[in-house]
Amino acid sequence: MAIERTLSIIKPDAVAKNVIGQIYSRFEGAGLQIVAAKMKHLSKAEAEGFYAEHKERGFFADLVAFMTSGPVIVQVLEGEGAVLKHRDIMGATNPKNAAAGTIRADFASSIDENAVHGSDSEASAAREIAYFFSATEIAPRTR
Ligand code: RTP
Ligand code: MG
Repeated sequence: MAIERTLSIIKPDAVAKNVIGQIYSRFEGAGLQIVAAKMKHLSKAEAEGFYAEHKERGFFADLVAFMTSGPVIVQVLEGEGAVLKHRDIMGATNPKNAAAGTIRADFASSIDENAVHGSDSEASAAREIAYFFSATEIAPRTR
């Protein structure tokens, strides 16, 4: 399988729950390597731009309010089939539907406050990585 990169966000609820390290362990356990990372408190404009594909949806204002409610950790994950692998370990958008052992099953409390974001395709990943990181902020892999 091809080596890919994907964009991951640990959302404000999970940062507030102090489970950043536990979520990073899930990435590493799945064979995904963190090749860039930063903590950020998103502005309204940054959150609106990031989720622009959802701007006509009824939940958009609530989503932007939540994503700007506290700091997030944004990272680039690299590994074999990283986009789908990351989505698999995140679990379903609504934690009520998330498979046992997934990040959302274990750390998310609702569909609105669901702990993590992950790019949903290689095209989204390319756009989302460039949204947060310049090329020089992404480290070469060590293995
Ligand atoms: P994400 O983009 O954050 O990784 O989540 P996702 O792909 O699993 O879900 P998506 O459809 O892209 O929705 C983005 C975020 O909007 C919130 N949402 N709320 N109330 C609702 O019906 C609803 N639907 C989506 C969720 O927080 C979701 O993660
Ligand atoms: Mg999405």
